[in-house]
Parts: sequence; C-alpha cells; structure tokens
Amino acid sequence: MIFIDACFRKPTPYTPIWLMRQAGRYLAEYKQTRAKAGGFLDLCQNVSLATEVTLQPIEILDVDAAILFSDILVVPLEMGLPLEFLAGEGPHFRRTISTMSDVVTLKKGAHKHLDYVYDAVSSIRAKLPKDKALIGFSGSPWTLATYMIEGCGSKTYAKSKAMLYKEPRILTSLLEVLTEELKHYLEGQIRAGANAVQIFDSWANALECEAYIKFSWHYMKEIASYLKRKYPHIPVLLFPKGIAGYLDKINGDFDVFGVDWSTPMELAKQTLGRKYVLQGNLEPSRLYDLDSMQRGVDEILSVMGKQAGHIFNLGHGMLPDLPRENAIALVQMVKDKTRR
Ligand code: 1CP
Repeated sequence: MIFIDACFRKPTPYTPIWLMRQAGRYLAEYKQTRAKAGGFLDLCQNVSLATEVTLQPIEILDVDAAILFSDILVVPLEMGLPLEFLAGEGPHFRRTISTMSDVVTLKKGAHKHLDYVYDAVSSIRAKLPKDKALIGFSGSPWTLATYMIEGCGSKTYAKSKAMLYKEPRILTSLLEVLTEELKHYLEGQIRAGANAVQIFDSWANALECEAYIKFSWHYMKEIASYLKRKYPHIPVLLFPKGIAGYLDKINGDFDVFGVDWSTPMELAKQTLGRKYVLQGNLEPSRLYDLDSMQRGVDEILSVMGKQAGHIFNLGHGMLPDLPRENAIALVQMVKDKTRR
C-alpha cells in the first residue's frame, strides 16, 4: 500500500493522494446512496450503505486511500447525547454539557456500542483493492468537546472557552473521559481492519497557543502514543486546523502531520518536515478553477518535491459544490507530476 509506505517515509512510485471529505455531496452517487439511507445518521449506521459511499471516491477519483464513512459525532451520540442532523443546519445536540454532573453522567464505554462503525471498517476492508489503504478516524477530544458544550457548530466557541477559563476542571474532566473513549474507539477500528488512523482537530484554531497545547494537543498526543505503543505498524496522522503560529510547540509520537491550507507548506517543512511526514495542503476552493488548482499543486510540489516525506491532500475538506471533474483531474495531476 503506497499510502502506508509514504506514512513511514519509504520510497513510493509517486506521491500518494487522498482528499479529506472525499465522500460527500459533490458526488451525485453519494447523494443517491444518502437518499436510500434516509437520514445522515442512518447512512453512518448502515454497514452496507456506509461501505458503498466509502468506496465511491476510490472508483471515481482513484485516490490511494479510502476514509471510513462515518462522523466524528457518533462518539458523543453513544456517550448519551441525542444527535440530530437538521437539513441545511448541520449537527445539533438536544442536550449539552455545562456542569460536572453532566460530565459524570455521560455513559462510559461508548466505544463498546460502536459496532456499526467496526462492522463498516471490516466490510470496507474486505471490498477495498489490496493496494488501497483504509483510514479510520475520530475527532480530537477538544473538537468533540466544543460540539458537546455548544450543542452545534460555533463561530466563537463562547461556552467552551468560558468553561476553559472559568471552570477548567469541568473541561479537563470532559477531555479526559473523551480521551479514554477515543483510545479504545480508534483501537477498535484498527482491530476491525483500519490500516491507519487520523485524528481531526478541526477547531484547534479557536485556542491561543498555551491553551491549545494544554487543552487539545496534550490529549491528541496521549491518544497517539497509546496507539503507537500497541500498534507501531499502524500510522497515526494528526490534523490540527489553523495552528501555523504554534508549529514549534508540536511534538509527540505520531507519524504524519496534516498541514491545513492556512499554514504555508514551506513553514511546515522547515519546522516539522524532518521529524514527521507532511500531508496537505491545497486550499479546497482552488478546485473551483482549474488554472488556480494547477498553480496551487505546482506551488506545493515546488516545496515538497518528489521525494518521500509528503502525502498530497487538501488543506481541509471537499466542499459540496466543488466540480467533481476537477477532483478527478487533481488526483491524476499529482500522480503524473510526481512520478519518480
Ligand atoms: O450528507 C450530508 O449532508 C452530511 C454532510 C456530512 C458528511 C458527508 C457530515 C455532517 N459528515 C460527513 C462525513 C464525514 N465527517 C466524514 C467522512 C469521510 C470523508 O472524509 O469522506 C468525516 C471524516 C467527517 C469528520 C467530521 N465531521 C469533522 C472533522 C473534519 C472536518 O471537516 O473538519 C467535523 C468537524 C464533523 C462535524 C460535522 N458533521 C457534518 C457536518 C456538516 C459537520 C461540520 C459542522 C460544522 O461546521 O460545525
């Protein structure tokens, strides 16, 4: 699997590529399968339909890795917070976390109630071509905590940050509970057949440097070192979004650092490129325009070259209205331009 080789900085015939949110509404095939499933959560919980949408981008784009189709929010759901996906509005929790007693009453052992995810992983791995890797994933404790505290996506993270500064013990307890669940959840995905795991810290940029290291990166590192100790052959990828200013504080036992589009690749290479393989970081909106996309690819490759140490990806997820032809062209372009 060239994706796995690349995660360990081994030579590969070209720079492997996959796209965050590569399964999704920009594909008509996804919309059809989603309609068959009913709601979005029904799709996540239906093993055969989740398998189908995971495999669609492999067929259509010919990327080097599939990413499990699920959502980061199934973990808080199984911890006892009822979750809805409202049309056009995104995720919504009816109950939220604001007190220590809310944290204490969360269900422990949620990772034991996520068989629909582990079954999807096994089903996908069984159907995936042998040379393509399957990436399992979770949210980071901090990113999940923001949804559990705010109840939905947020622009300011006001409640989460008020808790951080006024009641840090409550936030810390929540982050600790999540960290335990996520270690075992990712381990469950590895046991079911995931070849690599990525932790998404999508709302990393909500925090100033010191708070980021203490309330988010610390827990990401703890999960990564737990997994690396037990499963050294499984690459661990960490993706904190929007922390270009804190790269010199990044350390820990993991394999691949996901570079978001707001971080100059040159800076990531200078700061982290010797220690970690770098993944990224094309600004997804460049896919609206073929010339802009090509220039973006050339800029990234002029920094990262053709040598081992780079996995191509977007710097955040595919958007629902990006043209699929450009996603197909991107994958081909990266393979052609990096062939050794
Ligand atoms: O069909 C639909 O309309 C639902 C849109 C959708 C999709 C396609 C949601 C709701 N989740 C997903 C799938 C998903 N989510 C994947 C699948 C695999 C793939 O990449 O192809 C993954 C990895 C995620 C992870 C996820 N969910 C993250 C982290 C990654 C990121 O993009 O930052 C986050 C923050 C979520 C929460 C979430 N779920 C869905 C939405 C619209 C959101 C974001 C809401 C917000 O902006 O706050």
